Amino acid sequence: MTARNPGHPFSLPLAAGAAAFGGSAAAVRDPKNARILLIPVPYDATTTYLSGTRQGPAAILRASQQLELFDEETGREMQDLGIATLDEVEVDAGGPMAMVARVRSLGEQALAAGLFPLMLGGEHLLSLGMIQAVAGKADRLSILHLDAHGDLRETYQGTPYSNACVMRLASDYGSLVSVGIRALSVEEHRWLRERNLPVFYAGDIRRRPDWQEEVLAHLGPEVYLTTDLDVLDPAEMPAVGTPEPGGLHWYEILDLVRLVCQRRHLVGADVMELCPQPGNPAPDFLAAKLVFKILAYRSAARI
Ligand SMILES: [Mn+2]
Repeated sequence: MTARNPGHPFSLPLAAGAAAFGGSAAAVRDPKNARILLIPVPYDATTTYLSGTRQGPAAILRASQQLELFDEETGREMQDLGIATLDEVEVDAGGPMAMVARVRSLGEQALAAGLFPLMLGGEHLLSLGMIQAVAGKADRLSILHLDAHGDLRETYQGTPYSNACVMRLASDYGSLVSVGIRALSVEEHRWLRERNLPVFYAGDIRRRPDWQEEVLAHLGPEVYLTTDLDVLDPAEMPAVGTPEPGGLHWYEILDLVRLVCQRRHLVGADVMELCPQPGNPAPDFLAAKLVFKILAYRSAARI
């Protein structure tokens, strides 16, 4: 049985049904029945190349309202998952770390109410706040990091509070397993080797048929999944700020996420860095469907 809301008053402002993930057909009518909290955070202050990920959460929600409610693979229907969607989180003028603190607080409130938190981004730095929130509750947290980039710099453009540094900061809160990497600096490469951290480079894993099982072997019992959408190949996911050739494919990602949901406890997740392209809705739909797949796999694994 899925953990239910243990009766904590749940007072965060929810998006109205028509604006929620999946629209009014899928959103919980009574917050007391929620098991999942989607947290849309329209923020992109430190993005290094193309900005626009602040439009990402709204685009994901819009596309989600056109998705089929049934997932044929798991037999799950969206309206049975208990999805509540928070109103878009307001931007804090105090800067990136004030936003990270705001995200952490929302993540902690979701967890305290017994809800599975999934953030829609927005820039990847925000993942730090969610990872801090779940790390406070988790037993030996593993951080499964899907990304084209290492995001492991000590500082970038004069600050450690940047997209380019987020996983370095997050590594204080759990053991990091990075997948899909194909762009990093020599310092990031050295830092990974010194710590002997597992990295699954995009160019390497396509020669290893069971790489998803290899990733799984590095994950502890409780896993946070952080997804920078640029982990996907830009042919499938062009709507990102810093595209890199040679990315992972849709079904490769699904195979990994399904396996993790079946064999580990997924305690939180995010889907970040959608930078919508006017006139090309396909990436918005990919991101929305990835969210649904994560939730359906997790739900199917926990019955
Ligand atoms: Mn990236």
